Amino acid sequence: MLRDTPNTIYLKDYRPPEFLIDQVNLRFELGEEETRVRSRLELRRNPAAEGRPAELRLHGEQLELLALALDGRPLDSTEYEQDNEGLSVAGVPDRFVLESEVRILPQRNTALEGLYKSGGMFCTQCEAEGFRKITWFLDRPDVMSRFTTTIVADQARYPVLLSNGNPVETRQLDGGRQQVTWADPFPKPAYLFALVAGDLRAIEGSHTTASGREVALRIYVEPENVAKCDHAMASLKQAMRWDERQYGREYDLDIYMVVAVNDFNMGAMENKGLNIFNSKYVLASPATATDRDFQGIESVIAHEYFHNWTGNRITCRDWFQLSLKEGLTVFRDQEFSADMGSRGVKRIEDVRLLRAHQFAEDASPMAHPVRPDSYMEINNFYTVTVYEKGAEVVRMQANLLGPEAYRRGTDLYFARFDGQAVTTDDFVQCMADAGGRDLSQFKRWYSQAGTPELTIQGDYDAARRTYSLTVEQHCPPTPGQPDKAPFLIPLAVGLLDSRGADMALRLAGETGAVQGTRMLELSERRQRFLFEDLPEAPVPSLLRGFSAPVKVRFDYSDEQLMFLMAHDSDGFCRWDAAQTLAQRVLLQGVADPDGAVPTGFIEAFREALSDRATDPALLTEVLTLPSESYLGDQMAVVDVEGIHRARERLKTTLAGELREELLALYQAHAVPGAYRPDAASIGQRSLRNLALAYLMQLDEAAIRQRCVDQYRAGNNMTDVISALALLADRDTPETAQLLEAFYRQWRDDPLVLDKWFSLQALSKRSDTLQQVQALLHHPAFSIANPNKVRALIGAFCSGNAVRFHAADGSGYRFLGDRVLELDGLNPQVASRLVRLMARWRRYDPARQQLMQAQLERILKTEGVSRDVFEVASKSLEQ
Ligand code: B3K
Ligand code: ZN
Repeated sequence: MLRDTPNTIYLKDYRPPEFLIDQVNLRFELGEEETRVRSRLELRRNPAAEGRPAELRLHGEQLELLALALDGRPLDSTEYEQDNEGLSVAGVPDRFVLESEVRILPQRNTALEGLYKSGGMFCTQCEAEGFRKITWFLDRPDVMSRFTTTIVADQARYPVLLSNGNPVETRQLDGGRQQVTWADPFPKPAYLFALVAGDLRAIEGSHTTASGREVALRIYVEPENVAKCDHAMASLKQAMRWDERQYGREYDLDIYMVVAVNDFNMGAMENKGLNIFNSKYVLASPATATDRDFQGIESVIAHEYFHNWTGNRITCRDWFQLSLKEGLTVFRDQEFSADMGSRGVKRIEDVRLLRAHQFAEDASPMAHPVRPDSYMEINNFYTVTVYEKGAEVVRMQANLLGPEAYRRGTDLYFARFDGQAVTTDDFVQCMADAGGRDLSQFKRWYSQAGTPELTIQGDYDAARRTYSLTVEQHCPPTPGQPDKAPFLIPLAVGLLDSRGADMALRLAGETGAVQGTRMLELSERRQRFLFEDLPEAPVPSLLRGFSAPVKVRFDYSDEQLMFLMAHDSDGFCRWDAAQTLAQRVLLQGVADPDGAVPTGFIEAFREALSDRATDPALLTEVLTLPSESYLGDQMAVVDVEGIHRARERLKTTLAGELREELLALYQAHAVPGAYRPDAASIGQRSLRNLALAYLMQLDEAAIRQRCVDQYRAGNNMTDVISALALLADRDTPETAQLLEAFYRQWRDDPLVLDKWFSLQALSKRSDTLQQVQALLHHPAFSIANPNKVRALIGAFCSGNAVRFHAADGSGYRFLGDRVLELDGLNPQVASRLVRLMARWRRYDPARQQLMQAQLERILKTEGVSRDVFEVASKSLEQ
């Protein structure tokens, strides 16, 4: 290994900060060559810290120190020490002012962390530890300070100058420069600092809070995008209203700003009063954005807004507590989206994502608890476990408490901890206090990694008219955690009678019965629940609404699954039964590639296709086969090609058998009139495009023509891109022409071009890797732009299993090359890519060796980043 092994940071080593910073005054002079940052920090010793260290240690990276003064007295170079990670000043008093000036180079900042340029504008990204690339600071979330920020820049190039809080002063300076000052009255950690400078236009809105205060809402974009902000603005207003109603939370400043930038490492950032967004989650018009994009905007706008209370007013004590803000805020945005659209479908989408990615992470060398115990690079822990499993952990608490007590719990949390930096234990304690119950066992969800597995057995005793459910829980070992203690698991169950209706549920020893769903609480490794008074043997409906992030094993017959699929009153369980059935058929197809598809399965699909009563969006979910990667997760050794063949074959068989039904469905679900991204129209479009996808399996000229017609006629991007993606699976002159025409039409719209790159990366063509290689050199591609990397490289490696895992190792080599190319520019994005090889042990020996070789090659490369090092080395660990 050519680099020093990076330090591991441990939760158990947490100590309160030795100093606090009450007030921060910053002055930025933004220039084309360099930026100068002057800072004035009011520091004092933290009364809560033990001991009295002699020296002050501040974080700082890639800063060129120009001046340093303590209480107005310039320090000479013997009075401080500087290294690659910070600055130490010895012999400081109890209370003092530290002033500094540094030079930084935002124009050269390709890591997109700290202050950087995106196109013609300056912007920042400070979470988690980017502020230390701007100036010297105690860059840790438990240091909360009041910020006043002055920005000086050339007025013609950067007429709009923004920071957190409220604007206090604007001045014209000589040389065509402008100076603007912002003050944020709310103490905040440095990771919530933001600055933006650019030639931007604002679209304006307003919100009157429940208590009658006016809040100005502004979305800033580049001039050509002003017409694409209406959906984001409408979503913001809905989110503000919803948070007042559901959580009693009002916004606190007079102005709320959102800025869209093209170069951004993730989705968006909740900086106080000044959210900075990946333009993908702001800009939308019917012609350029799909239904998914519209939904994504609604949920990310809401997510960042909700952070104002869950993240900003109450923040994390340290980064191990990240899920305190992220798990809770994801749960909040999930519930918001459920209320705005189709609740049942939203739940299925969230579970699909969790199972596909989080369960996989839990079964990988990168598995970690919702509250990790250690990390090398915190940016590697913005994971589906911290976010999505974290949201499930909050949801379980809401399930265990019920809606009223959960609301009392959050009210208590806001009252008790407003203005503080706290822990996940603090959150759970509020729930325990509000619910009047002990949740200490529940806390294991935060500290133990891995996906618990429930093995459930049902026994009906006709003589006693009882039905027993015996539940065993087991959690597989994860790195550093060979044995797990039992979890407290809310398990929602129903019992269906022979007509498919919910039976009345009464547990032995209870008096009243519950109609419908019953929340069982598992706390032991093995537990038995006895239901009484049941006139006939029921079919159990288990884990309704996905009441806990666990796997359930129950020995259902195919008939029982079809019965649940047709009758269960719980939408999630209907979908889940269909998925389990499809999974069985598909895995059987892998084992026996020439075996016939069971007629019962085809008939179940036929019945579902002709079901006009069910919400089309839910039907789409039911009729969508499990993904290739999810199927791989269910096998002892992933059979990449076998899965692909079996899945394609099943789709073709279904399409052939159900051709007429699919055509009828396609016709019936055309959405008339102008495009609207409401739940009903989205459902219709998704069902119709799913029907078209099945039909395209048949390779009939007439159907292909329909697809081309849809492409040409589409009045919205959802229909256009669905059709083009299906056509792009075939290597024909017509496809090439359409792709070329699409490019010419949208060459000036980077977000639309991302879709164009993705659909080519996801193509079923056998030469897709060559296409992707060629597209790396396309003028519209840039490896420096994270959206482009995700659209082309990410899509190919994570969404095109059969090509990425090509037996000759070409896909792995491609990924290894891209990781090394990118690591020098942007470690965060490079590290995301390395993860795609973390699960190499799940494949056959030949593929294992090929992936392992790439990981080793990456690790041996000189100067590899801490981000990439951590993922590659943990992936290779035994
Ligand atoms: N809090 C940010 C994520 C920051 C990621 C830093 N690597 C977005 C969000 O979760 O809302
Ligand atoms: Zn978040």
